[in-house]
Amino acid sequence: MHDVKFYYFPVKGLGECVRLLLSYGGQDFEDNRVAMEDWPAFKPSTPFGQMPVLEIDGKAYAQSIDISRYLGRKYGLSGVDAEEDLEIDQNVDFVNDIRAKAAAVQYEANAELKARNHAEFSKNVYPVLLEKLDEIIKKNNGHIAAGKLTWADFVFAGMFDYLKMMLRIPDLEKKYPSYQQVIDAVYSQPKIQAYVKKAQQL
Ligand SMILES: N[C@@H](CCC(=O)N[C@@H](CS)C(=O)NCC(=O)O)C(=O)O
Repeated sequence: MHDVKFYYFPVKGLGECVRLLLSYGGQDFEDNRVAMEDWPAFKPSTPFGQMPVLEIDGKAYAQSIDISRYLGRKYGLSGVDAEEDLEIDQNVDFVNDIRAKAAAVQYEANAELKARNHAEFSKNVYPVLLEKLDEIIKKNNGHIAAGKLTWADFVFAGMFDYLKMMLRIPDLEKKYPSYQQVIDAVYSQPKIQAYVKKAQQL
């Protein structure tokens, strides 16, 4: 077994998908939750000055989606052929586009502009994207892509709380029960349940 260390802030954010996938794969890993006050000292040693970072046998890798794709490949959660992989990548990028739009609003420094953008996006942008995602999940039997459990489901489940917070829709899974199906597909996995129990004690 490889020596695996994972580094992210003590939140789910963009890191939880990696923790979930490592757990699903039965990989022992050091789950380092880096406190904000320790981050400035650690930052320069990371590949791009950001987390999450996955260190495998001493080599550090970054980019949450690419790490997730890699782990998906390792643990039998990718497509059966190049076309299915393309579909998974495409739908993960779509989910990530929604997150990026919400993040652009959430992290706007000008409070007045932030409020205006949030109102505008909540009315004209988010509903269209969220409806489209609902349609995609329904077409895929309760999954993000390929009609089955793939690493894309882990990306979505991992970032779901973060997404809800940024969209300011606390009952998002009630509005779109298909989203809950994806989350359940991930969190019903026995190894994920064991991870959740362990993570609660951290
Ligand atoms: N594209 C990167 C984005 C990573 C990212 O934005 N990381 C943020 C936390 S979510 C970070 O490290 N922020 C601290 C900083 O930039 O100093 C990924 O998906 O991994």
